[in-house]
Amino acid sequence: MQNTVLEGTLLFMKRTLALALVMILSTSCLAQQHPGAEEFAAKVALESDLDKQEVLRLLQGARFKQSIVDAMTRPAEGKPWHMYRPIFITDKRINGGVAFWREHEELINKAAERFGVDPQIIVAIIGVETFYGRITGSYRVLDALTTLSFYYPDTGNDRSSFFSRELMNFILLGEEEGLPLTDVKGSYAGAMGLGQFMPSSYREYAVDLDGDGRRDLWSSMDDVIGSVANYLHRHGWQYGKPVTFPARVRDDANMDLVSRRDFKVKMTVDELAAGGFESTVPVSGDSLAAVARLEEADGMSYWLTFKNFYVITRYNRSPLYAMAVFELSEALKAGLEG
Ligand SMILES: [Ca+2]
Repeated sequence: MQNTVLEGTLLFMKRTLALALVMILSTSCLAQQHPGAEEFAAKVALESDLDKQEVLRLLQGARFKQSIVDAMTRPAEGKPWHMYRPIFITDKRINGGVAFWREHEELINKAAERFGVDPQIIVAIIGVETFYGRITGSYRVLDALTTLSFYYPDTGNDRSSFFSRELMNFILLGEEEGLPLTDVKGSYAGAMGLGQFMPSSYREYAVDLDGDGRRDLWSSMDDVIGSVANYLHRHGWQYGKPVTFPARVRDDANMDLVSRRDFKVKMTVDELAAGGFESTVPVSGDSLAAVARLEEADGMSYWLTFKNFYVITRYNRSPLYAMAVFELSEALKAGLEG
């Protein structure tokens, strides 16, 4: 009996000690500076009205998140097309998009006309990014950008300097738009609002379409829709022009013509046809295009991609992303008309 009580007391003391130790460690982690924070804060101080100490204080409140590192090491874009496509091309996302389009039709038409962007693409981007605003991200953007700036995972492609610039833009954006930097939520990569704008894009391309003096990409549908349209417009969207057509591939096709990362259009449709990739849809021979290859369940499919496809890849570099936006946009258009 005595022994059991004593053991119980000892166990309790051990646990208390362990808990205290964890608390001390986590407190010291919080107060600890992130590696490279000093240098970063000095840089922000040079480019803004903020002083270095203010930036350091802000960063001291930022938390490293292992879940963000984990998400970065397994992006959806690593999947083959036939596994990526079903994430986005679903009845639920198509019907949700048609409903969203009907609800905001006047606004969408206004933005489409003003910025010269096809309306179905605006809706499809918002659909792929956030399911029409249902999933705008639950990470604190400050934590996301701090984690990816100072603790970028070893994936063989170090993007920490990109995220460091985004962290700086986030701080400047906070100044400009009066955003509460410690509260703003977004994706694990720090993308914000219904159109998932990174801070630099927010600063550069977001528009105040409702004219209330703020660019609000969360609760002003005018600003959200206008900003997505402006983003596409500023990257060169061509109204009413094709995005992509399926290609017929000859046996002797030159596979070096297939684009891998960059879908800039550099060759004419005629030149690509001579190289073995012919359009299955009639299109002017002097139109500029590139070739995309997608992994289907039963082999590869090939596509002639035009300037508008390239513009969609300015939103997200992956050809899978651009194809998902395109397919969804076509389904939405058919759904609205049908
Ligand atoms: Ca506004």
